[in-house]
Amino acid sequence: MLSGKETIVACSSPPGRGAISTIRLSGDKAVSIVNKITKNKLEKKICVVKFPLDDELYEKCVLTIFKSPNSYTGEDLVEISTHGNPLIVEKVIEKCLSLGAKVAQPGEFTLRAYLNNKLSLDQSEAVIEIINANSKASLKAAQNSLEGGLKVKISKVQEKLRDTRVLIETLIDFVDEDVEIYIEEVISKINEFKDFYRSFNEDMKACCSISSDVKVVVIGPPNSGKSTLINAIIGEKVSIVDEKQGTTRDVVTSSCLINGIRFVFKDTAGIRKTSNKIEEEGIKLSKKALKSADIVIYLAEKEVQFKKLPVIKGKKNIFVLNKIDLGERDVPIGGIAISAKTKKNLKLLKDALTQNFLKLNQEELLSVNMRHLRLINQAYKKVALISPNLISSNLELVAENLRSSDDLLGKIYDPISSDDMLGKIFKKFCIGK
Ligand SMILES: Nc1nc2c(ncn2[C@@H]2O[C@H](COP(=O)(O)OP(=O)(O)OP(=O)(O)O)[C@@H](O)[C@H]2O)c(=O)[nH]1
Ligand SMILES: [Mg+2]
Repeated sequence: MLSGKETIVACSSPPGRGAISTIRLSGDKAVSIVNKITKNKLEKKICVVKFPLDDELYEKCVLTIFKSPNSYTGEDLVEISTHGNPLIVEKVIEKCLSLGAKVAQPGEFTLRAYLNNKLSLDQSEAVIEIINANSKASLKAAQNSLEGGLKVKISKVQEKLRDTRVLIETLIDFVDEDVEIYIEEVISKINEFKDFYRSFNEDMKACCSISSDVKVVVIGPPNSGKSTLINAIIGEKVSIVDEKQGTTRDVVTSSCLINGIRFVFKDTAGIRKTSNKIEEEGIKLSKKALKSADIVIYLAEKEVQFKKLPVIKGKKNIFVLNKIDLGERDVPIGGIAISAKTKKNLKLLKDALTQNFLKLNQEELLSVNMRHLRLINQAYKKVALISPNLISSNLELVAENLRSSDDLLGKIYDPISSDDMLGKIFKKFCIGK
């Protein structure tokens, strides 16, 4: 869909009955269409009019008129507020259509805002995130992004990245000149940048999880207490618990808020070798669920059982020993010992789940989607490839990796041209002679 010049109309409030419904009309003809319908020459920004629905019916509406460019879409825009009745809404839209308006496609008002430079692409994405947010943290993240927070964050990274590129490219281009740059300085500058980028990458991953709800998958052998644990965290019985092994077969999904962040838990079938076809199917689903997890809780009764579980590296994995009410257990390093039944140490586990997210303060929460995260990750991989060895042996390759990284981030915002880069080099080092 690429938005054209037509004037578009749609109901912008939720469907159904309510106190008020709002219909939006946007485009060059928006004001003239309502003028014709109401047989008025509307001058005021807000006015109450009798809006004819058909020959016999009128609706008293409030019209709010926003003149271009001071509107959501950047075009002339009229908001028509009616009583919240779907029949009235339908009639108002019909009237507008009969005078030349077109039905708006989903998202078309925001698309026009983007095309008219009222919103950037990520700000447009943040609008839908605000509508979909279902936790305080994801709402705050979407609001920060709508205010341009992601752009500010990415710009800071680009600034550092470009400073580093300036150093490397100067060393390559002007190695015969009297430029006071040494390899040690480059190594330390790159290391500093790598550390900075690693922590930025982690923060963006955390923001991405918050934006789309943090997915936690609980995996373990049968009977280790996975369902009991999830019921305890959620605070109600969402999964069947039984002393019989192999009780849970399907993946059972439930969600709750912990410290203002929404977590979605997936209870899974216990992992073991089995000849039972249905149970086997359930175990396949468990392994599939594992791949989509932001955090995996591996739950077992004995430490040795962890070795038999499919552990995916690179995820946030939490190893938890259950049933400590039945006696002390050896806890793996970095692991947690709990009793799902008595809820002992449940708070420790909840803290472990939230710790990555809570270290971000409210202003750092950003709405990061998969498109952003993929580019940030790819850019990170290029930077991670740069070792001190590579710096000493092949500066061209180092420069190439940094350039690729810059290009990838530039797909989110603000690509830099080679002329701009050259300008930066000359400006910084005053090599003009
Ligand atoms: N004593 C004690 N028993 C527990 C604890 N957690 C779970 N149980 C018991 O262990 C048994 C199995 O619990 P479930 O929660 O069904 O275990 P599961 O891991 O979901 O089992 P599957 O669905 O078969 O894979 C039940 O009898 C629970 O009451 C605990 O912390 N302490
Ligand atoms: Mg279960």
